[in-house]
Amino acid sequence: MTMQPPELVAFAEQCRNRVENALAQFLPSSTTLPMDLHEAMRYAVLGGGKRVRPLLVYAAGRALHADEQALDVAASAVECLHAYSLVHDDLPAMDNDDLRRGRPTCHRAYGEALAILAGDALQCKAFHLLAHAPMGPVNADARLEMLELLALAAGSRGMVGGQAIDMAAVGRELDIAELEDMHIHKTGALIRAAVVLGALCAPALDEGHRRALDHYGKCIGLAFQVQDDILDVIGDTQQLGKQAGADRARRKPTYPDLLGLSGARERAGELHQRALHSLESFGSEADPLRWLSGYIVARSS
Ligand code: GRG
Repeated sequence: MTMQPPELVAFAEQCRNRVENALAQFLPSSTTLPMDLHEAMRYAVLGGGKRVRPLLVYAAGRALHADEQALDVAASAVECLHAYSLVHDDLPAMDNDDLRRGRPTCHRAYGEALAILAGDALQCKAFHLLAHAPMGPVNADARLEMLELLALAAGSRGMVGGQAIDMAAVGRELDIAELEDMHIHKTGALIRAAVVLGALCAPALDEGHRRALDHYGKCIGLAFQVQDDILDVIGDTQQLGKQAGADRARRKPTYPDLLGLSGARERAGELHQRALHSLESFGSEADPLRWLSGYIVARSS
């Protein structure tokens, strides 16, 4: 039976609670030495955020009846990696932002040096969790695959590479293929990895399901960024929890620049449809994934 919107909202709420409890336990307490570093790490991770990547881990895992304890670990790992990228992206040497998740950025609250270290340590924490934290029936081969997947998605051929392309693109005119290539790496790679990490928590993942979910992740990873660019134009700073209009102010190329606002909306809708199409072999167990795809292109923050 198809899941109804209230059930899906409850699913999201329950997953957010799960990952936030898991993160609060996995991260060293702020009374553990070095206390200021651990406090900065907790500030960066536990201070809000939509938790889209953890939700995708849970939704993909549940579509395949994965172990819940394993999903908590994978969801926490991907969120630690994401939080590190936000801390470093906000630094003066990168975007030099003051506001993140509705409050001062990590370097504004703790100073630049400690923010760099907090980001570094969060990245290590992500890999340590996948290597070490209890994951129920998940075996060593599956853990190794997760480690490899996250490393590739986060590194120079994934998110960090995308950030380098982004830096080189400031003030330049990109065509749509170059813009998509940048976002597939910068934002898309980690979102795509989140979906596959959830799938890898399932006991026996068949190749067809893996390919379908990977394709779903690829489509919504890009759709997420198209919507991010749209929100940069139409969103408001308070609701976004970060500075609206920042990309334009920095002369960063965006989808609305290249396609116009309605063209960008059309592109997001098309990616959403492609994501739904890749889930055709699944029944109602994939409804949370379908709903998340819709949420990603309709979100206002
Ligand atoms: C500097 C190592 C390094 C990487 C930077 C992904 C990235 C690469 C930087 C993130 C900064 C950014 C604004 C990217 C554009 C889209 C995006 C990923 C926004 C933030 O993600 P959300 O909206 O944030 O999921 P919340 O706060 O909800 O978790």
